[in-house]
Amino acid sequence: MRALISVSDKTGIVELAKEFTELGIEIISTGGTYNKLKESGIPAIEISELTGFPECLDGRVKTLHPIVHAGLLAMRSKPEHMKQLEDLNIETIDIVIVNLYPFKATILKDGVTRDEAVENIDIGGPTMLRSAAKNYQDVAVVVDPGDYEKILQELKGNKQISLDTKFYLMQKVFMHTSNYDTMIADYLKKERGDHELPETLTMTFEKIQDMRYGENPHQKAAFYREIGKKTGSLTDGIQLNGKELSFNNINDTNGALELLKEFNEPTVVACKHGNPCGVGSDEDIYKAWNKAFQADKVSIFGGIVVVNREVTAAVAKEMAEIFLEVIVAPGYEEEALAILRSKKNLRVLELPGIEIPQDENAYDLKKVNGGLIVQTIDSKLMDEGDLKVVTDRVPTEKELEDMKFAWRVVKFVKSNGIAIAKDKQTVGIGPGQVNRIWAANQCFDHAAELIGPDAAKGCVLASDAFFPFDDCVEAAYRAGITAIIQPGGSIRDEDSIRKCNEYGIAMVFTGMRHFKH
Ligand code: 93A
Repeated sequence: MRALISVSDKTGIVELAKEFTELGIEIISTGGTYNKLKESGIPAIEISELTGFPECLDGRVKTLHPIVHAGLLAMRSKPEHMKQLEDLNIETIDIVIVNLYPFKATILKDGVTRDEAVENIDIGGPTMLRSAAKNYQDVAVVVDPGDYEKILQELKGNKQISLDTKFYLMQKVFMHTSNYDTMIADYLKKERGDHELPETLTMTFEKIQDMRYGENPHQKAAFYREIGKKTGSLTDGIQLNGKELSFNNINDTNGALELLKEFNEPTVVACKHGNPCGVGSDEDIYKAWNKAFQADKVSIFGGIVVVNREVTAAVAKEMAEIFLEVIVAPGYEEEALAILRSKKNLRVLELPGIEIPQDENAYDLKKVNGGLIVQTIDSKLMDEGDLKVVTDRVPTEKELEDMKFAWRVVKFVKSNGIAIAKDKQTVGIGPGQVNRIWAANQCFDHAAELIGPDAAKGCVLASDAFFPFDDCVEAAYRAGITAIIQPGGSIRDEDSIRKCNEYGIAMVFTGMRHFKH
């Protein structure tokens, strides 16, 4: 038997080659791999000796030779094939161990140039992988060092690799080469500054972890990272404590993080089922935490809390007093971490780059039955220039500040969404209702239940989309709301404006809506 070994990732290769030699398998190898084997005293034939052609063009041409590819593609079951090999004086190759130039690692390097990236596009490697995989009945082809042990066991036990395993290895090759090419195509698209939605959508994701189950225990699930992206999102999180994140944890935490990224000042977002339930901003993280917690002490139970400053011991102490599922922050004081670690199930994550804004060209993908709907992410908040006071009364500075706060929050509340706030603290959030007045009423009712009948007095109200009728203004007035921020654009805007004027409510239009379905 003959094996061709040509690997960039040389992990485990010496051990494998040593075993091959002991099994009497002859090794053919390319420059760098050959040197590595030679250093370890493992006999191998250099590829140039096999082909009778030197490796040239800085290694761009090493294995691209008919002696290699005929040796891989000849079907052993076809006498004509074998006869041709004999006439051409070519021998078969039975095992291929190849992994490719590190394109992914190259493009992830800071300051990488296009030339450097292009030089790391492997040509000969994928060609061998494809030749060997196509002829899977006769050739075993290993692209993943994780499979070395498996084939060794079979070779030692049965002196051959089973057809079943060869078929498995073949499938792995095409999965690998297609991902590799997609990665290259994605990189080049970005290099060209092309942000159009492509005719065929190809993106590559790598598995970070298998999950115990999906949204429900009978659903299978895994967590994938988009290859070639540095995002400051959960995929970069470092878990410091607690059980593995579940599917729902990841989904919900992602929602909270997206909202948190809208804020620069110290801010805490508490969230449940993908909707914020308490948000607070202040001059320090303790005050911000207190606002987020006090906003809704009921819903935060079993919730997720994300924080954009280092968690102090004082904050950790209070967090530890309630039942939380997940905490995410850019860092933790030593004492804070010790406090949180005393709760062994509490998932504590450190997230470097938590402040990195989302890439505005990133895609938001939604799977629908039989297809996919794709859009760029909702990266805008509003154009300040479009902010228009539409009522007789102009909002005060303070109201305006709170309106902008509430607007940031409502952007991440599922539609129909309403949020009310005061002093950079949410007072009520009405998410995911099938009409707007119910969302508003839910906001007022919950605030009243949590805080008291006057909870909404002096608050501002934000609505993710326009008011179709003036009923929300009516309800807002009764609850004690003094100012409203909403996109505007309804054919009945005038009704709502008139009602605001009647009640002395200030209202501004943003000209931009933020549906989140
Ligand atoms: O530059 S290539 O595209 N041209 C080739 O003919 C070729 N043959 C193997 N790259 C080629 N390879 C790749 O070289 C393999 O896929 C592997 O990643 C790498 C191993 O090179 P070395 O053994 O010199 O370290």
